[in-house]
Amino acid sequence: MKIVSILTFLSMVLLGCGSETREEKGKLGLSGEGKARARNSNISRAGWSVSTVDLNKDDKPDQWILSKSGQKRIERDLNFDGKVDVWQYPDKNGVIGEEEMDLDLDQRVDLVIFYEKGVMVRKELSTDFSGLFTIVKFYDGKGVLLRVERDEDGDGTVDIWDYYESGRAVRTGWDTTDDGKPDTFDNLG
Ligand SMILES: [Ca+2]
Ligand SMILES: [Ca+2]
Ligand SMILES: [Ca+2]
Ligand SMILES: [Ca+2]
Repeated sequence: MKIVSILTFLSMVLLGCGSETREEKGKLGLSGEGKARARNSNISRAGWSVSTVDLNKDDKPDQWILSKSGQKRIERDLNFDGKVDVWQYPDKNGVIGEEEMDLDLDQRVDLVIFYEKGVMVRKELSTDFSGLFTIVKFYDGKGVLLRVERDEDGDGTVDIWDYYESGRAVRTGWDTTDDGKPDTFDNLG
């Protein structure tokens, strides 16, 4: 699988489906946490027992299953270049609760997807691949987009809220008073 196909796969993921429970507030989902997402420096396999899988039969591992005292992590190399692009965190039943992806293949996470009971509920995206997560998307239990929160100036607080109904944008809110809450609204259509 070449880069083209990984991008196709990832754009499918981006367009893909998910419920929303998070309370509306000024802070983006990943602020604070976002800094810890640069996986090249802080994901070590030391202390984990690792088993490998070779999915494309080129005699090189492309999937790693790590376990340590009841914890599990799955690492995947989707484009078979030897470097991990996707980190998955299953619960004790094997259901993925969180998935991290490196979209531009620089070993830094750009997209995090959160699942509840196997259904996607939230996506957090670093649009400039800097590791700074400026867009958070919320979904209902069926994969329909409910709301997008955007941090336009990259200071870690939301500036623009886009509200959706039946997957269609119906309202936009802005924070003009800098208190982390929308105060000015524009109804669309
Ligand atoms: Ca392989
Ligand atoms: Ca790779
Ligand atoms: Ca990246
Ligand atoms: Ca902001």
